[in-house]
Amino acid sequence: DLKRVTRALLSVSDKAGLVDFARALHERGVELLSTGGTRAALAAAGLPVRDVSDVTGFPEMMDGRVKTLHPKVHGGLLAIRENPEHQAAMLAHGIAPIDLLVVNLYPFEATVAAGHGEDECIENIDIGGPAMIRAAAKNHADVAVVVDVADYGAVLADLEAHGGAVTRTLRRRLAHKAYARTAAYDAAISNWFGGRLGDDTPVIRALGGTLAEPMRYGENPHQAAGFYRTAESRPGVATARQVQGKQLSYNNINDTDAAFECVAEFDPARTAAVVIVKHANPCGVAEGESLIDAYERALRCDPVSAFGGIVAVNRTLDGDAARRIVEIFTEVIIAPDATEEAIGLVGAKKNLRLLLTGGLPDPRQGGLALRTVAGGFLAQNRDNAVVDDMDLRVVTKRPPDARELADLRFAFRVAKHVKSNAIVYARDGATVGIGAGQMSRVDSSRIAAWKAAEAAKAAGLGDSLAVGSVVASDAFFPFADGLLAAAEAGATAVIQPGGSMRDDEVIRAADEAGLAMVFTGHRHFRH
Ligand code: 93A
Repeated sequence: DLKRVTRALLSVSDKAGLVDFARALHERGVELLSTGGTRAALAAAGLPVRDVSDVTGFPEMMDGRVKTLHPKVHGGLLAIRENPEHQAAMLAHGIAPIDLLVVNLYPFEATVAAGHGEDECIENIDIGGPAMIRAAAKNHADVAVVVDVADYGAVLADLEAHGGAVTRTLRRRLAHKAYARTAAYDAAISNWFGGRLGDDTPVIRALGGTLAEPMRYGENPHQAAGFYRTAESRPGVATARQVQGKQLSYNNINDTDAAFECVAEFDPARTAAVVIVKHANPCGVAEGESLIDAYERALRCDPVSAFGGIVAVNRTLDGDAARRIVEIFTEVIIAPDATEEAIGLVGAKKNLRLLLTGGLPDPRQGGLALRTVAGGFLAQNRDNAVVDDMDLRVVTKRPPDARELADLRFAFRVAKHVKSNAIVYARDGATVGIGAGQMSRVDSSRIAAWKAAEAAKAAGLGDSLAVGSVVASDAFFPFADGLLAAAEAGATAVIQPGGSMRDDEVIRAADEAGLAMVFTGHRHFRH
């Protein structure tokens, strides 16, 4: 299963590590072939290298669009070495075998990310490179194909260990990676067209993912898992810089994403905001004068659940907030940025991860949400509806006052990020009771009210925190019972989508209880 490497074709846009790798191949007696720029780099380093034009008998032409697209190249990659007919064809046409292909592609993704114009992007669609990669990977029985600079070392180690040959195991592993690369590359190109045509092609987008990091395990230790990054440049957990702390787990990443997407709903120019998440649900959300103020108020909502939670903030993490947050066992802090003082304070907790994203994502941005089902998967656009854009319709005799209205918006903003059935009590820009993920809306109402009473006890206050609060529901109240449970707990105003067959009955109950109620016309299911 060993294949000796005698000729290598190197054609790379990213020339990092190239010269050292090629020199090691040369020292093993491997003949080197290259395209223009790669050849020049190798020749400049004093390595003997043959120009591909020399092999094909054609110059590179049409601005380099045609350089390796030739039977002398593709025959050398695709010929089955032990097949007599293939051997005869090679002999008849003067085709020499190529045993090792080293290609990295024109930097299409980077060209798009840098904001270049259409012509520049199109010129950076590599044709010859993927053709060679696919050919070599198909013929991995005879050929090794390297598409990632990070694999140069593994190839050299294999050659070293096996007297100048590579193993079948490595060739297969490289082929697997090669097709992943060409698939991602084409997906990036298709997504770019989709973006220009205003066509959000969610499935292709998903295929554009690349493995960011293999994970120790998934949601549970017996589940294998990986963390993939897409071409989407949204600031968030997948693009963040981890400043410190141990490796993030599958659940950490999922929870951190939930926390950061929620905190991104709060414009940092208007208010500081903090979200504390446990098991992908917020257990405390608050606005504040400062991050520490917002954190104290978020924490008050459910101090028990906050233990071991994820904290997301919408402004630069400062020393005051960091000092307070690290007092409680916290798994992850995610922030757009952090001061040196805050980084130092977090640094005292070795395991606590600090992620800095460089900014907040736009909650109105489109994007993809995926979920598997048995035998298939579901793809949809992100829920990018924002309460500020909704026409709020007052349906009760009493309209909400200004304070209630601000809290209603706040509560609905949070409810969007709570698993359904979601009921959120809020007061003065802070959640005071959250009911999440129940199968019945009344149960969520009851849990949220109970939580508000518990939070009051923990804070040493007499009245439940729900007294004088407002309440948000992610979907309509099908009956008056859930609404009445909220009124009983002490809420004075309600925000909900409306649209139930029994809206009239629910509105009448609200009027009788003296509640103010607004309909949003938008639902925020989150399952
Ligand atoms: O324009 S191409 O699609 N046409 C080709 O025939 C071709 N062959 C290799 N681009 C082609 N390549 C790419 O050129 C490789 O994938 C690599 O990224 C790049 C290396 O060019 P150079 O050696 O001139 O720097």
